[in-house]
Amino acid sequence: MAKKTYDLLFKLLLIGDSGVGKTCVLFRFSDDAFNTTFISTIGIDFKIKTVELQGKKIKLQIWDTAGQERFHTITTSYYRGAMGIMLVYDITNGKSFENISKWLRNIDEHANEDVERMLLGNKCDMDDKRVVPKGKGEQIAREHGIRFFETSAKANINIEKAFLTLAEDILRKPLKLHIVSHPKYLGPKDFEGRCCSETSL
Ligand SMILES: Nc1nc2c(ncn2[C@@H]2O[C@H](COP(=O)(O)OP(=O)(O)OP(=O)(O)O)[C@@H](O)[C@H]2O)c(=O)[nH]1
Ligand SMILES: *[C@@H]1O[C@H](CO)[C@@H](O)[C@H](O)[C@H]1NC(C)=O
Ligand SMILES: [Mg+2]
Repeated sequence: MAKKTYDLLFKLLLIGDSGVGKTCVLFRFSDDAFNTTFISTIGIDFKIKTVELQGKKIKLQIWDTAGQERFHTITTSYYRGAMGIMLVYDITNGKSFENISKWLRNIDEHANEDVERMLLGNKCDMDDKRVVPKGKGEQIAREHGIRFFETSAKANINIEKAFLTLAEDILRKPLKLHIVSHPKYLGPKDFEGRCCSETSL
């Protein structure tokens, strides 16, 4: 039998306008690297990173969506399976901030009701080009009861902190999510049937 390499599997999703830096945020977290050339994501992509929290090995499967409108149908089909969603805007792009309400509506329409959400204001290394004050990000996050960080994929600011905080918030949630995210969990039948406690999985 294959050696068990993790205790829990968390599925995360990155959404937000094209060009805000979703792919770079993920690349910084997964590979600790940054690329200045803009290669717009086609459809959907993902990266894996395993972290350790509270003595548990947690495999993060992180889905990176294309922000372009023409991929809307394919990207929204991935919302349902997400336990955590990072909504990203660019502090140097006012339009990407205005569009947050649109992305929050997408979450309401397509994601699980108990999905853990987080707002990121990316490119905070470019303070000279800032058009969205930090307070405006904090305010909209407060209004929706979600966490907020300003990040920089380029300067490596708050990237790891954001992912680990999101994973911790999911870990704190009721047991149901954790059973479903267990490597041995096979499907809804398992959840309703004999395997109802975490220890029996
Ligand atoms: N200065 C700075 N530039 C960044 C940062 N993050 C991303 N960029 C740049 O912004 C551009 C777009 O980054 P991507 O990560 O490809 O954007 P995206 O959100 O994935 O875009 P789509 O895939 O089209 O949805 C690239 O040229 C990056 O180099 C950052 O933190 N600071
Ligand atoms: C904001 O959303 C609109 C409507 O989906 C889209 O046309 C526009 O390109 C978005 N803004 C940015 C900066 O991507
Ligand atoms: Mg991308």
